[in-house]
Amino acid sequence: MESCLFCKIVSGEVPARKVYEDDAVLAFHDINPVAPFHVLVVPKVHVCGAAEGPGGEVWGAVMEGAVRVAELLGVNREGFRLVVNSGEQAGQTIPHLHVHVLAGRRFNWPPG
Ligand code: D5M
Repeated sequence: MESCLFCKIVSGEVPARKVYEDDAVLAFHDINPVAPFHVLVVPKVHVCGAAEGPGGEVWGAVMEGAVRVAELLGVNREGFRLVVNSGEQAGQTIPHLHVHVLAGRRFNWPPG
């Protein structure tokens, strides 16, 4: 999708600090980190978000990518949090599906 920021990052039009890439997903550091480790995993195909019903193939790819990122960051044993914000009320600001991989500190529950 031409106007989508994350599609532009996937295509290389907008730079990002890449962490991991495979055929289906790209992972890059969040520009506004809220934890010592904060990486976004996005599908290479444009999907607006979770509410669109991305399907098992896309979900599988982004979630497997997120766990792979945790391994690459070396935080898979100490713990990490995966977050998907869906819709305005949940705090989604970029309408391209993304999983936040957060790690490096203790997280509260319930989240704010
Ligand atoms: O998360 C959207 C996230 O996207 C938010 O944490 C900031 C991040 N962001 C915005 N622009 C960029 C660029 N250019 N590079 C990397 N990260 C970016 P949401 O769940 O939609 O609130």
